[in-house]
Amino acid sequence: MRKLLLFLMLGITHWGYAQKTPNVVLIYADDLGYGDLGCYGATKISTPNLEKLAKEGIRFTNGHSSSATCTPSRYALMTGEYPWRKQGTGVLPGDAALIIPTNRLTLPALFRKAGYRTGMVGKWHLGLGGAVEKNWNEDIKPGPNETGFDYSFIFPATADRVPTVFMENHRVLGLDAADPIVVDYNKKVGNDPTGKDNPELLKMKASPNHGHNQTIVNGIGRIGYMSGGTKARWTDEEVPLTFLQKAKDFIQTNQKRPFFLFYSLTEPHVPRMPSTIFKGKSSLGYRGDVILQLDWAVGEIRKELELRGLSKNTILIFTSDNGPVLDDGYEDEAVTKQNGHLPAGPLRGGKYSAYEGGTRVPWLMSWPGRIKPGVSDALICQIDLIASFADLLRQPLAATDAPDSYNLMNALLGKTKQGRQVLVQQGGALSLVKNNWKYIAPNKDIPFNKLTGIETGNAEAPQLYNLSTDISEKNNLAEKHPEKVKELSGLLQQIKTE
Ligand code: NG6
Ligand code: CA
Repeated sequence: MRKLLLFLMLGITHWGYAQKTPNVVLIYADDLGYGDLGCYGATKISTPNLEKLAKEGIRFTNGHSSSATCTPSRYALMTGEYPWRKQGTGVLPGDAALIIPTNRLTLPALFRKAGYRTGMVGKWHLGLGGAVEKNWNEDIKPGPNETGFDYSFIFPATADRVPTVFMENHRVLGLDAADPIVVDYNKKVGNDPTGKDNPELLKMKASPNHGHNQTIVNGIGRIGYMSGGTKARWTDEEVPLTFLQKAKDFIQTNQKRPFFLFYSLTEPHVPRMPSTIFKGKSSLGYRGDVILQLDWAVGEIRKELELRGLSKNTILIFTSDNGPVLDDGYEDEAVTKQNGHLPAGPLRGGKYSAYEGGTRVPWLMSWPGRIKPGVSDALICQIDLIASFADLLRQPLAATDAPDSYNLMNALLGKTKQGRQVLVQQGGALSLVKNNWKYIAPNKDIPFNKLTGIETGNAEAPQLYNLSTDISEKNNLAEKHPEKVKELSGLLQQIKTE
């Protein structure tokens, strides 16, 4: 009898999942800061679609990317492994080889094991192929399709890095045998003008001393050299619209089965080049305009889910790969039209920084009927998605899978406000957060980057902040609490050597 009861109970909980195997759409912004959205306190910009999402789901106030730049954050999100454990996970050039080992369990591979169709649309930036040298005019493997995605529509690296082309699965779109693509990050190839030699051809100037002065594509100087592929080159104003359409197509194609969609936006990363309908719409220059555009795209995805009758049974996650930056190398008025807007809100630092502005990012999560709307201060990190979804999908993890990922599904679903006890954050320096105490390891690099105008968090002495009373990391308590410094630095050392 007891056995029967147990069987029935298990059956019911299982049935709860089986009947409702939810689709999962992960929307990942690029360089969007903690203070960039109305629901996180922005007053100079209005982001109604994200506002609505925040009201209908959980708004996390202590959600983190693993790192303060893109490639390592994405590596952590995909693998559940701290990126600083692995060499070569820093910001990658556009011709880099794939850095995710193809035998590693990844977030999309986990969904695939659970019977999902998996799709990746948008910015990739984790490398492609087995080596730097590759022929862009042929199939390129391994890439997203070898690391868990059934379908991919991507651009290889960042919007400011060549090649400025789209790829569908293994192939660049719009290839032309008579005009082959050549990419080089060391020397100029072909005859395309460069920002360095022909600045008069630029429609958006590069900031002095920043770089972004190599091959010019669409009047914008890029990082890296490229020739050929004239028909394959994207139009900057159309990039987000193209990704949006491909994301919608993926939803439509897979509406009858559970799917996982990783929709990885390019906004508000540089070069910020809004679509015509968004140009000048905000009062904050192009950076504000592309944030409006990003908000609109979130609304469009939600409409698509609604249209297909999928809204109720879809988990929507919205977050960002690292904190914000105003001047990231182009004169696009982000600084001159800042207009009092604080992209990191109350946080110190921003992109590249060990301070909270580097990794504490917007994080919204909704699942109608299953997630009760609210606000949560649980400490969560994108590295935890893999172990958390392994739990929801009832997929066992091997000991070597996702080694740094914690199962925080209960926190993600709002059933508890207990998140991680301990998190290692990566700016230039590593930090360790435990129970709202934050220790930043000493680091000899520059404390302030003049080009980006960002405090890096580097200091030769240890730093200790009490985030529960000092979210802006103003008071370094290291000298006052040497025992805390010792405890947290010891713990960081221990985790590093695990
Ligand atoms: C930097 C670029 C910056 C941006 C960043 C990567 C310069 C001076 N700066 O090297 O513009 O592309 O790399 O951003 O070239 S991320 O969000 O993909 O990490
Ligand atoms: Ca980024």
